[in-house]
Amino acid sequence: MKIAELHIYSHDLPVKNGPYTMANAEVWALDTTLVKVVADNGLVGWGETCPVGPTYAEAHATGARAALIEMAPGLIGTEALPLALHRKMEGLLNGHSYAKAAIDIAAHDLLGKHLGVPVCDLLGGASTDKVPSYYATGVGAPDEIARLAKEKLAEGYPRLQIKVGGRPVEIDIETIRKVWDVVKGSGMRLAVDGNRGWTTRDALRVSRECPDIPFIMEQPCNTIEDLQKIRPQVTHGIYMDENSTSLNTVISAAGTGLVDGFGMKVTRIGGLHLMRAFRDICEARNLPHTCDDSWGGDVIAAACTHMGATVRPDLLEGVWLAAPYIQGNYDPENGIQIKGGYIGLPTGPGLGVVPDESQFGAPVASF
Ligand code: 0XW
Ligand code: MG
Repeated sequence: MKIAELHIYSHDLPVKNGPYTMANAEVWALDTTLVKVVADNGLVGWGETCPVGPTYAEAHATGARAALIEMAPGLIGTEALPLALHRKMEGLLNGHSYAKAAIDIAAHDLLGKHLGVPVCDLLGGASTDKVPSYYATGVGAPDEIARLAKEKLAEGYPRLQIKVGGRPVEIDIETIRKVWDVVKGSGMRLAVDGNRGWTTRDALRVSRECPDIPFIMEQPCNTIEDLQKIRPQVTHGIYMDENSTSLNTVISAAGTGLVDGFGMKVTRIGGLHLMRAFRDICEARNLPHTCDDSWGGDVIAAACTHMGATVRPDLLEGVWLAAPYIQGNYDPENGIQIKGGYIGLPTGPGLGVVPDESQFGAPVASF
């Protein structure tokens, strides 16, 4: 089964009740990139990549499309198999994993349809059909975030991620304390995500002043060197998110014991093929991790849910989706939804979602 056609789309996803705020970003709408890959047997596969604005990761929407356009002519005629495609893409372009991820996801969708199996089967098999999610707040006033925590706890979310950073650290500490007052004793797990926004001084202070609150600190500071600096002094678990840009970095971080887990994005690591290797490295080291993306619609949501379903359940910190922040679905029938804090695993072949492509308009490029 070879790639016969490749179409690239740009689509706007306005943020419901926006903006969505993080230490280094405020986003009102996201420009997502979709790829439709048509095989020589007529089957169609979909992929997606959607950086959450240009300052979250070393990625941006028009960069994704430029990288895809650069690779596309070389991909026509290539065998639509994940490993073959991964190697082919490495030979066509250095880096830009988040763009390559869209092609990789489409290849998994195609292969699943070709074999008549869901993508989770291609990834080794699901452990559950009810995949835990977690809710991520924006950076907000302590009382508002505590109110949200109460709401999400009542909805059934097993985990909450509080966003901090980009403001006086005293307000972050007050937020953490107020949220803990709400969730204490409930079993809801807590992550405090600095999105690179704290100095090492701030991170050390938060850990020192909240010794009684069992949260994990996600990507508190900007660099790997910062994490190395705080590691011996922080009593809370540290997870790496934005810094884990490649399998190589993950191997070092896991191998040296720099971190206790990861917030991982399928597109940042390069797609499902590489995410599967990441999952297995974490399992070998007993490291918990999430299985998210930074943003995106049904296609990315389905990819993350299939992957999340294959993670060893006690290591899965949840699959975060942008769904609660997005109006509507690409697939009006089988669109991905979070209910009571959990996501139903799609059952159809491939990704199990079929986008209504009339929503995307004309492709920005076709090959
Ligand atoms: C909470 N997320 C998964 C969604 C936002 O895009 C950021 C991200 C994170 O954990 O940093
Ligand atoms: Mg994070």
